Amino acid sequence: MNKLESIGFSDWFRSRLDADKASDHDIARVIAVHKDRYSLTDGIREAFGELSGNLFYSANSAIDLPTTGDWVYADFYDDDTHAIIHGLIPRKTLLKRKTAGKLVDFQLIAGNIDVAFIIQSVDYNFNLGRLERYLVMVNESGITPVILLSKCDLIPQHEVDEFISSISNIAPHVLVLAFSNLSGENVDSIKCSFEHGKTYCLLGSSGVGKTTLLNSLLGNGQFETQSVSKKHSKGRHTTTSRELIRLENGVTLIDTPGMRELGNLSVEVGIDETFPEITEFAQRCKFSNCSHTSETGCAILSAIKSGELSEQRYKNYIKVTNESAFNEMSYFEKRKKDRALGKLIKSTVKNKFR
Ligand SMILES: Nc1nc2c(ncn2[C@@H]2O[C@H](COP(=O)(O)OP(=O)(O)OP(=O)(O)O)[C@@H](O)[C@H]2O)c(=O)[nH]1
Ligand SMILES: [Mg+2]
Ligand SMILES: [Zn+2]
Repeated sequence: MNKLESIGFSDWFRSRLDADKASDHDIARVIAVHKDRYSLTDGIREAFGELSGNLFYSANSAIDLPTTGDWVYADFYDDDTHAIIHGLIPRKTLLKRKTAGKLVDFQLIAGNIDVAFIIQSVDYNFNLGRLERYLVMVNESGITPVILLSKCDLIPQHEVDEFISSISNIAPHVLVLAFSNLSGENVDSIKCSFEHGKTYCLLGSSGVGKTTLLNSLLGNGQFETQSVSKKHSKGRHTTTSRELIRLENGVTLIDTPGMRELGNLSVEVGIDETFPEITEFAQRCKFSNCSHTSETGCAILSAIKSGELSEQRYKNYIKVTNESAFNEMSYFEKRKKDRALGKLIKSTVKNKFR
């Protein structure tokens, strides 16, 4: 296996190379996208990459710029610690998601993914509506979806089976696998499913155990993970950028930060459906904007005191409503970012025609 094949290069890409560019430049893969630069590797060297002026100015939209997983033409310099990216090699697939901005109506998630693992955990994260939206996104991109149910150690097997059959109803042709990072159940099956030279990615809400799975697959604790409760107090995702990691056999895997916003639309509905008894009590609170945490006349708090409501259910409810508040925050933050990029593109276009 040559160095490029060890990170997923194949005849598919080789047959699409531009002969001139291929003789002028090296070939490398984008392994991460940072705020102002890229990380690249050719299987041996690893360097920080920047776009050539030509590539940047000829880009008409975000789609023309590299994203994690992309193959590019690059020139290494400075003892191979830095590189200039001169162009994109045609993509096999492009995973992108719609965003709310006007100028930038989608965000690139990753390039050249063959198989996407859509992960939901079997606790309050499980949501068929959200799963459907992930499936739409993945199918639209021509990527093979595999659905993974994580944390199956948390519930008995017959409940896991019920989850699996409810998924099979909405996605009869998609492989569904339940696993646990804790007990190790089915982690080997996931490992065995990897095919030589293919690129995989992990998708799913923050906290479902994507990075923990990556660590299980690698057999070490190389990448940072964090408990869900800690995450909320910090108000950010543990994994903050998309990163391509090399497994054995030319298999590569891209870990992504949780994509909460995909679940946004149904969050309110989901909460009512998930906690019907709590929503019912909420209607009897003295104040209509009651946060059910400290107010006098809170029907939920008094129901817990009198034993009519389970305290555990209440804790889960608070956790999920906090999460949905966070959803909205990250949504607006993202809009802000999209607007900033929109402005950048606008001013670039302006300068170009001046
Ligand atoms: N019970 C149980 N807990 C798990 C399992 N896998 C992960 N966790 C826990 O879930 C929490 C979140 O895990 P992460 O791997 O950081 O989640 P993530 O999906 O990478 O989250 P982001 O990086 O924020 O998108 C951690 O506390 C893990 O220990 C599992 O199989 N069972
Ligand atoms: Mg993570
Ligand atoms: Zn209340």
